[in-house]
Amino acid sequence: MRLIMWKTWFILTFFTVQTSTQQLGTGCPSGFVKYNGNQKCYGFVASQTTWASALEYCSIVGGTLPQITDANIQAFLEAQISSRYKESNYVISTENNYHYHYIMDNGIDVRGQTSITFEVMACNDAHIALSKDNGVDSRDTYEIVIGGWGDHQSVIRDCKQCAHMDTNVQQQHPIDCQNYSSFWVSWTNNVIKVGKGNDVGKQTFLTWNDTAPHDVNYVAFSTGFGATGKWKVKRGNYNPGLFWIGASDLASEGNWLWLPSKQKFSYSNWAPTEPDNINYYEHCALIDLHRGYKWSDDNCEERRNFICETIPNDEGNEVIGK
Ligand SMILES: [Ca+2]
Ligand SMILES: [Ca+2]
Repeated sequence: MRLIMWKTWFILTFFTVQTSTQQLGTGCPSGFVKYNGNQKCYGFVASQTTWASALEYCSIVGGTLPQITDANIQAFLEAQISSRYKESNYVISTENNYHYHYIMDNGIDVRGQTSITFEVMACNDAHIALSKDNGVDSRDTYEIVIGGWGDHQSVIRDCKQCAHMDTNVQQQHPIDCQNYSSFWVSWTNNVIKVGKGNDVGKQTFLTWNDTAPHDVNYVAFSTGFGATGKWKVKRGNYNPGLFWIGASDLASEGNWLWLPSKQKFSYSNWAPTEPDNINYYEHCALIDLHRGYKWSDDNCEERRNFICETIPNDEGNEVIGK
């Protein structure tokens, strides 16, 4: 905490703002886009870093993290992220040894989501773990088996290798050695559901209502019991699709300010239940692509995408500072 504050204030106070190569015509840095509403330039960075490092990066191109002071700026940023965001299939291979691969390790973040769709090719025993903690399948994990017992039975379990909370023996061969099969898994209001196809909520074949539920923040895949697997999941070009913005309550809990200007909020766009300051450790704000571009507070030391805001160079038609 002390270190974060020191780092943050060091950057805010001492980092010299430099102007780099400008984009012809707009006065914006290369790759940035100008918003005519407030005459500022915005850049959308796909790489991931901490809030303080993001601010430092923005200062190198002569700017800061964005100050979103009205709904029009918010709408502009949403449209820009939306137009840049693309999803493509990402393939994860699992071996024949019943070891879970957490898809967060491949940049696929399901936090804030309530379902996932995927395709799997395996002869039998496609295992899906829905866990509270990243990389931890030993506790607070729902385990789903599709095509277990020689591709004859699918189940939901309350933990790894626990008793079956729901069982389906109707689908004799739900998965295939040679072809991908599509499935969805959802976790909404303490109900775990599994279905065929890409339409969440349709062709359900497993359902369990957990009366002692835990959060689902991380998803993992495994095969084993004689089978290897290939899993296709959608991955966006922005991962995790969370963008640091220039708001923080580091200096005083709950008092959100735009930094470095120290301006108070005249506008906010928090997601429902946010800011929630989870574990008393969330002091930096971000835009969450997966929650309708609304804002959340997050741990400043997490690595996120970010947006930079700069003031255009007045002599916008010239390339300067080479
Ligand atoms: Ca906080
Ligand atoms: Ca939060």
